[in-house]
Amino acid sequence: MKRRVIISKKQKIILLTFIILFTTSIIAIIFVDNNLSQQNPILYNYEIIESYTHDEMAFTQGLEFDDGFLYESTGLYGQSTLRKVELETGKVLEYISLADKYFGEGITILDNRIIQLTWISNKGFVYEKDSLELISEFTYPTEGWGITNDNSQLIMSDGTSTLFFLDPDTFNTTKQVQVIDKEPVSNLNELEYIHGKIWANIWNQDKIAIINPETGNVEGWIDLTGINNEDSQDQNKVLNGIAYDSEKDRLFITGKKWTKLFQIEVKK
Ligand SMILES: [Ca+2]
Repeated sequence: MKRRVIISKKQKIILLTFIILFTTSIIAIIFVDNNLSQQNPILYNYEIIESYTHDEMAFTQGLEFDDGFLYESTGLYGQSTLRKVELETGKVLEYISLADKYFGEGITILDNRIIQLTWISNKGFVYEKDSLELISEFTYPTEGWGITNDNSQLIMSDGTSTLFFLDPDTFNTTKQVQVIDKEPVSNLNELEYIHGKIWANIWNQDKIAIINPETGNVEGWIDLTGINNEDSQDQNKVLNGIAYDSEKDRLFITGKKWTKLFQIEVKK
């Protein structure tokens, strides 16, 4: 025979009050925690350490440093290339041209393969790093802007505030994060993965966001105002290109059709 537990009306009210207070406390803790993780980003400045020659015809869309050389992807229809460049001279050592119908975008290097995006063709290319020989192609549903990797996943931007994590073998999307600094940060363009954070330059602005890859929160902003002091009427000549030399801890910055590529140091 089961015993029934009888609760008085007063006990019910106490229990209900307790449940409401407990739930409210949990919500408050989550809210405070979220707010703490969205602290104001740190603002950084920069110092130019070195200036190098950059091909002023290169409409830079992707930039990477690997094993002593720069790799660059350039855009525009009929002018898009993938190239290996000597840092010290800016000389193009090897290059391949894309078919006229493709507008080259971001590149990244993983396991001796160069992965290159195109803008609105939903098509990516995979090359053998040393020969620049095309190995394979893949597709994706969004526009292609920037791409980098964290040594296991590819991370790409499409001009919105979303970053897409892709499996490097299947190119399937495994995760998405929205980049936030109080509100969504759109126009994420060329990317670089540096010391566990995603760096993204913002299209049409002299700014780089330092992004937490787990939360999408912007943890820092680098203000690059004045870095390219060329007097030009061409509105397209914007900052676009971050490359990191992890062996020598050097950071390189350039832009579309800039005559210079800069090694900079970031400072508070
Ligand atoms: Ca890059």
